Amino acid sequence: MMEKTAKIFVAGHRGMVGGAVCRALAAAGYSNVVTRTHSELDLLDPAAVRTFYEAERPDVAVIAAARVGGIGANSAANSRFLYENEMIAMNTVWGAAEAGVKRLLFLGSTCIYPRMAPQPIPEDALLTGPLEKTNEGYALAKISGLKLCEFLRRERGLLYHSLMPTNLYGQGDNYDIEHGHVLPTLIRKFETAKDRVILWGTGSAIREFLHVDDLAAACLFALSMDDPPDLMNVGSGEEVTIRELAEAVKTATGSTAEIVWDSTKPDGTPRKLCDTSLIRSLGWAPKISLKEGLALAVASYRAELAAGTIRL
Ligand code: GFB
Repeated sequence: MMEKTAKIFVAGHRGMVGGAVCRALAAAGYSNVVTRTHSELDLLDPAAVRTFYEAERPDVAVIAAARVGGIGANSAANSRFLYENEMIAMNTVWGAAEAGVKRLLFLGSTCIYPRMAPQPIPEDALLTGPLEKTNEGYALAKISGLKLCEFLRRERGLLYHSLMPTNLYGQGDNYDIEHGHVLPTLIRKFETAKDRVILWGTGSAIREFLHVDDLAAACLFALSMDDPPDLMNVGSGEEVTIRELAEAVKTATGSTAEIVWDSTKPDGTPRKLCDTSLIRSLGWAPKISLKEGLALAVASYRAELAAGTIRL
């Protein structure tokens, strides 16, 4: 169990996940949270990260910083997704170990699993087959990060462990049409559509979506455990085809636009449902259904747009 006075470094606090983790920590009474903006600390610079850890000496680090994006961004720039995410993972995890940080939670993604993994995907499917090509760079970097945590835990007795969330959405999402993930992109497309919206692929791919506040609760849950598993999946268990998601977003936004599919764009991995029996057996469960979450996400989009804080 973490002390309420523990000094907790949240890397990536301006992102959707880091922001949700900071809100959850504050709500749970953790007031000693340390953050750095990108301009204050470049996580790609190993020396800067080491200097930061040595100056701050946090008790706990939560690594929510990453270059993230949807299928368009990943497939166009696998090299950048590999390089930046590898550097962030190595610098934040290795730097923490070198500075004596005793506990660290590393966040990845279920795209670490093989493209044709058994569904729902159990944690032990890791490294059993080839990865999905559209996000191979991102996946390789995240696999390195979680393995570094595992090795450090085994070799140095540090309590470094990882969570692999499924596709996330919610407050503070990125609504960039070309680079965003499917759910926020669809919200923006339907919110701004006149007569029709053009969606990518065939709509047949199947995805599982988890509200970011449910992930933040899972992070606090994992951090409360004295002996957490090295790796745990975090998902909602609720699967939809992209076609069903499109209809649900259309309803949630109140749009009447016609949906047109651009099948020259990739579908990506055919199905990606993670097996969450491990984390559920230990006591965590999601609370926000996709229907409720979509209503919250549309409200967030409108509020962020009105406030001028939206990431487009
Ligand atoms: O969230 P997304 O971009 O990425 O979802 P992945 C892609 C699925 O939604 C594909 C379809 O089947 C697309 O064909 N889609 C339909 C659209 N219309 C759109 C649209 O307007 N925009 C987008 N983006 N997709 C990501 C990985 O994979 O998942 C990351 O690239 C990460 O590395 C993340 O793991 C969680 O689910 O395929």
